[in-house]
Amino acid sequence: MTRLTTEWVEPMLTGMEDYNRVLKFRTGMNLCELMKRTFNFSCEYVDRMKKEIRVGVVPVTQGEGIIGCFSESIAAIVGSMGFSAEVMTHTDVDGIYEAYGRNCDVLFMADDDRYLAVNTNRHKTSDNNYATALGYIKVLEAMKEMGKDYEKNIKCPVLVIGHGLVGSEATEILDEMGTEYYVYDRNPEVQAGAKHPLPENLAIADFKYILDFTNEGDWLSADQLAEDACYASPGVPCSLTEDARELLGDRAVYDNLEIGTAVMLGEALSE
Ligand code: 2YJ
Repeated sequence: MTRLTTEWVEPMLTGMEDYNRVLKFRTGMNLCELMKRTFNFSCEYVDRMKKEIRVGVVPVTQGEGIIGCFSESIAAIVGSMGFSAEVMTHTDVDGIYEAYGRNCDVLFMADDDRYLAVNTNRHKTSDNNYATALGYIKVLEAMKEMGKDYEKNIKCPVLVIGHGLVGSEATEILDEMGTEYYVYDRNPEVQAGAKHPLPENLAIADFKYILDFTNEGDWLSADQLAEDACYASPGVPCSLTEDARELLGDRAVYDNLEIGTAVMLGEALSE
């Protein structure tokens, strides 16, 4: 599991407006709209939650300790969705105590193994691995709809690259949705263990729609991709080489924390 770094999250402190603008251009939705679509929330419900809910982020020192700007970046993401979010001045259990004292309704916190949102009013949690998988599936779905050839391609199978923690959450969700997909994993045993392993006669370049859940940087180049590929990936660091980013342009969505966090908030607020 990749440990995030300050360098990766710090840009969120000032960059969320730009982030939301680019996401909207590429998918038709900003983060708040993505949350709404994912959980079928009504406008009224979201507006009410924005007024009623206080989000508290608790820094956690356990294990490898605090990542500079991590808690602040979560507050910036949630804030960009129109919710009020505050970072606790205390850490760990003392921070949870502080959050309850401040009447926070939803708590966000992460140690080295798990990044979690907890809705203290509803006995409800959201795990980042599941939320990230779901969020990126919704993002790819929206990108499909944005394509002019939507009708023709909506049934194209999706290629899922990487069948680790997040990739296997994604294939479970795709199974539930009845979406056709194949799994490519560079570990042949992991690939063979998936429900729909990529057949030998197919390669990444044969797929128009790609969900990439790997976490190694700079390995996926333009010559491995179909010319009209649509690509969505939460993998940090980003798999795409410079020429792949150029080829994909606005047909690519990738980030370090934002989509997973937005969907965690939605899941914490869902029934
Ligand atoms: O509070 C802090 O600043 C730190 N305890 C944050 C730790 C963040 N955790 C990670 O980056 C882990 N790799 C877990 C992330 C899970 C994402 N699926």
